[in-house]
Order: sequence, then structure tokens, then C-alpha cells
Amino acid sequence: MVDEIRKPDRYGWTLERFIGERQRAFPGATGEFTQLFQQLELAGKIISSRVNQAGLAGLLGLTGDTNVQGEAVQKMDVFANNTMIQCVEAGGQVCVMASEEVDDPIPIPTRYPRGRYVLMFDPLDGSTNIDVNISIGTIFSVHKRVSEGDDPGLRDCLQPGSKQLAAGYIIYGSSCMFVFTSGDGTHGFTLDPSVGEFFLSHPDIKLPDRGKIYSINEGNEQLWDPRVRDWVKWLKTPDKASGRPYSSRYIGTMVADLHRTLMKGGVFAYPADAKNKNGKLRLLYEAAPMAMLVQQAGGLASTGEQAVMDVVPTELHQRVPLYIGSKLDVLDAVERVRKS
Ligand code: FDP
Repeated sequence: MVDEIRKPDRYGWTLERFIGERQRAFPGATGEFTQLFQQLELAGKIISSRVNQAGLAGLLGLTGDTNVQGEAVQKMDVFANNTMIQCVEAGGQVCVMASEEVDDPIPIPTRYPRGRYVLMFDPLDGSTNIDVNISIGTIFSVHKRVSEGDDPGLRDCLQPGSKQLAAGYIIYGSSCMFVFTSGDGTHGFTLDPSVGEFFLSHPDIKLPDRGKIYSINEGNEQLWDPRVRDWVKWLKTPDKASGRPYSSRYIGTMVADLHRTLMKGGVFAYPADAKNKNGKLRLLYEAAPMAMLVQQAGGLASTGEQAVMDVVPTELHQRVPLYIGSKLDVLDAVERVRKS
């Protein structure tokens, strides 16, 4: 199939057809997974359209509320969160959802059928960049329900990354892209707004084993552990043989920084620091989905102590330190920052 999709006529491969054909290859496939993706795709198109006209549609600025993380809620956060829920809840594929913006698991209203999947999402990643026209994105991951009975909930949400069936993001950048994996490579689709469809533009994305870019918020340097400081200093120290110094790039939207890392390689990190003891990024809505996408593209993701995919969550909004990107760059990072 990969040979087939490498053919130049990309307009032949919509996201829907790509997923549908792959699912048909699974014996016993019911089409539910494909339907769930249709809903995610619709949510992405709606959010993209609103992001494009946010300043005109009165959607910039704060709501005046704070979320479960104690962060100021933006109007676009609320719009994106509601859009994700409304697009998915009635479809009958999902039994429970969880959102970075909502304290507890989001049940499916009893008037709708419940399916066998669990959806985790960060409706709009990169809040501080919403109002300044810098790339932002939606991140999601799909698990299979593990609980039995009539009350799916927290237990279904607290699954390690290694149990994800699929993960992806929609980046609202200079173009809108839907990038996903269902465990068979990482693939990117670009929205053609004139047609209203995502078309395959980046089949089987592969990171180089080593990149030339590091991406970290250096404003936090004084808060870092000395090991992290030394690692970053090492990245900046010239050494022709190993390609150093690396260039620095930091957008401050994880989706955008990770999209660049997927395309060009290198390493993105948000370490633990004196203020954020477990780092800043959320395991279930950010780190684990990105870890699956990057690993399927030949890269690695670590907390510095263990593989991100192996972390068993104990809380819905748990945070983890993160080192993610090209394989050799992440191995270098882990070797230098690891405590144990
Ligand atoms: P934001 O708070 O703006 O939503 O998930 C949080 C996140 O953005 C990531 O997208 C981003 O990588 C990171 O935080 C940026 O944090 P800093 O501003 O502390 O660098």
C-alpha cells in the first residue's frame, strides 16, 4: 500500500479513503474506527475555519475563567473543546472522552449509543499563541475501552501510551494538516480549503536518526537541574564531527515544535524544573500521543528516566518531563540528564 500511496496523484487519497482502505484490510473491522476519524476530521475543519477568522469572529481573548491546570481559558479553547465534544459524542463509537480543558472524564449522554473507543484530546494546544497568529493545534489519542458494565470512566482513560490504538494532531498553521498514526507509520494530510478535504501530502513520515535543531524554553534555564543545563550547553558547543552547535528553534506550541521535529529531526524537550517538578506537558493529551507519532516515524520519546509510552498514568491531568525527537538526539539527552 505504501508504494501505491507514493504515486504522484495525491488528490486520489483523501484522509477518509486512506483510513477506510486500511481498516477494510483488518478482518472483522466494523467501520467504527473510520467513522470516528470522520468526526475528528470534521472537528479539525471547523476549528481550522474558525482559527482562520478568529479576529473577525470575536474569538480572540480570554473568557475570564481558569481551567483545571489553573491556566487562563481562551475563547478559542472553549470553542475547540465544544467542537470536539459535539462532533464525536453522538456518533456511537466512543464510550467516554477526556479533555485537557475539563476536570473529569466526559461521559457520553445517555441519549446516544456508546461505542468501544476512548478519546483523549487537547482541543487547542498552544494557548499563548492563539491571539498572535502563530501555529496552534489539536492533539488526540484513541484507546480501546477496558472497563465492563454500564459505567465507562476514569479507568478507561488511565491507560499507558503503549495501549494507544491511534494518535494524531491537527496543526492550524500556514496550511492545516492532519497527521496521524494507527500503528502503521505516521502519515500527513493537507487540507485543501477550496475542496474542503484533507489529501495525503506526507506519506510515511520518517525522522532522520539525528537532526540539527534543539527546541526548549531557555528562559527556564535557571530553574533546570544542572544535568539539563550541561546537556543544552553541550548542544551549543561547536564540534564539527558531531554536527554541533545545534540551531535553536522554540515556538511555544508543542504541536508546532513537534511538527517541525517530525519534518526535520532534532530534539524537543520540556524538562522538569524547580517550578514544574514533573515538567509542564500532560502525559495523556500531549506526551503519549506525540510519543506514538514520533516512534512510528522512527524517533524516540523519553521522560529522561523511562519511555513515555511505558508510563502508567495515575491521574487524568498528570504531567511528565519530555525529551522527544530523532533517535540519537534523544539517546544523547537521556544519557546526559538521567538521574538513575
Ligand atoms: P500552552 O501552555 O501555550 O498551551 O501544553 C502547553 C504548552 O502551551 C505547549 O503547547 C507548549 O509546548 C508549552 O506549553 C509552552 O510552555 P512555555 O510557555 O512554558 O514554554
